[in-house]
Amino acid sequence: MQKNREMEMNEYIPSPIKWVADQVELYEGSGGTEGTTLGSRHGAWEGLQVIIVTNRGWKTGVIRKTPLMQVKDGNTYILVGSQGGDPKHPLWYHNLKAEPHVTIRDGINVYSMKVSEVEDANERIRLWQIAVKAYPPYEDYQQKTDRKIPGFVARPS
Ligand code: F42
Repeated sequence: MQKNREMEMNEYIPSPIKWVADQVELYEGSGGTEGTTLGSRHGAWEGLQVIIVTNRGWKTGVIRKTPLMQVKDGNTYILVGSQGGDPKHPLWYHNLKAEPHVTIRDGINVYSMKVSEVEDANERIRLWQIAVKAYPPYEDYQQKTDRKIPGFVARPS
């Protein structure tokens, strides 16, 4: 019984969004040598580097994998919950609030990291500028929504 429970907990459930699940499969399946950029469906931004955040679902306990833009500030990563400017935070936001220990794959490198939400107003402004420089559409996504787009800093743990 215990064994079954452990197996369930180690189950990876892919994103229900096909192009997202496909990117994770190619990126992870190649050990970080393929599928590492946004890709042609994103026009002018296609060459920008993407990272894969692996964490657990806070309700289900299963493994989730989320591609995000690579935004770096020194040896930390900034994770931006833009969700294309949707009115609601992405579900991974709630997962990371509940369980901040994640793994980040950036190309062939994999790091154990701990995330914390950016709360300080000045730090938020500083990091937002870095994020928009790395991926300008974040600015448009913020214009599209009333919610304040959340950001996490991921530090080596
Ligand atoms: N999204 C961003 O927000 N920012 C980015 O910089 C970004 C870049 C990016 C680059 C490439 C790419 O392929 C995708 C990119 N995305 C980016 C999209 C991102 O990868 C996610 O697809 C998007 O943010 C949506 O995340 P989501 O967590 O809301 O995904 C939903 C669709 C999802 O996967 N739902 C699953 C499901 O089965 O419904 C999982 C749900 C889940 O996490 N459940 C939790 C659990 O316990 O298992 C409970 C959650 C709760 O609170 O109910």
